[in-house]
Amino acid sequence: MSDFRIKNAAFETSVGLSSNYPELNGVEIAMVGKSNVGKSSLINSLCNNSKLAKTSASPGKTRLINFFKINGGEFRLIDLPGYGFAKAPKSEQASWGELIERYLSSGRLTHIFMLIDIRHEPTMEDKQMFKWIIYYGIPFTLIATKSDKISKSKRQQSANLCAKQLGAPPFAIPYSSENAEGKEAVIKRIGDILEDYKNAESENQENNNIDN
Ligand SMILES: Nc1nc2c(ncn2[C@@H]2O[C@H](COP(=O)(O)OP(=O)(O)OP(=O)(O)O)[C@@H](O)[C@H]2O)c(=O)[nH]1
Ligand SMILES: [Mg+2]
Repeated sequence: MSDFRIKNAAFETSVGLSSNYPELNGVEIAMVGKSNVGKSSLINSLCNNSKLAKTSASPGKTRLINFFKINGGEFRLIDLPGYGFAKAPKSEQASWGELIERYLSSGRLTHIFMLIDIRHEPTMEDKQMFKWIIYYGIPFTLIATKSDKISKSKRQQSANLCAKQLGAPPFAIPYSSENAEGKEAVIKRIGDILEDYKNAESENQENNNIDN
């Protein structure tokens, strides 16, 4: 779907441990990754709106699951709180785990963008997160953030090395929310995810028609 574009984006709702998800309405793509890796910035960069998701230089900014409605409801992007924020109280770290695991196991997610910092070896928590993604069988794409922080000639190689160290096939998209490197590739990925979803839906419809 080469003509796919993000035309508009709006905040929809926030969900914590005691609130309900909005009614499922098609494709949901969530950003996961450690605190401060650039999840909220990625959403803003993709949507051309620096104020859409709240970002901060200090980790632990996003505390709830935030749902964003894209292209008037064509699909949703989901901003999750980051893990590995050591300064958070233990009780909060535990509720983070519960919040995320409940969402990952909800069956709602079409796709996960897992973010890793291009400069660093993935942490134990990154590896645990990746295992959860595999355990729940959720399709994923790895995105290596803050690519502007390393030299251009090393970017693809470093991104791929991060993926390999995580235990994944050795490929990640280098991304910079500062200069939009990787944006075209991620937008194309979203277009493909939407197209696959539509194809699967119409196949299901055909199978239902045959069964009836
Ligand atoms: N240089 C550079 N800085 C970035 C990039 N992406 C994010 N940042 C910075 O990294 C910091 C954290 O970004 P956020 O988007 O708030 O990170 P987050 O993953 O949402 O963090 P939590 O909400 O705490 O989980 C901010 O100061 C951003 O400006 C990038 O691609 N390049
Ligand atoms: Mg955030």
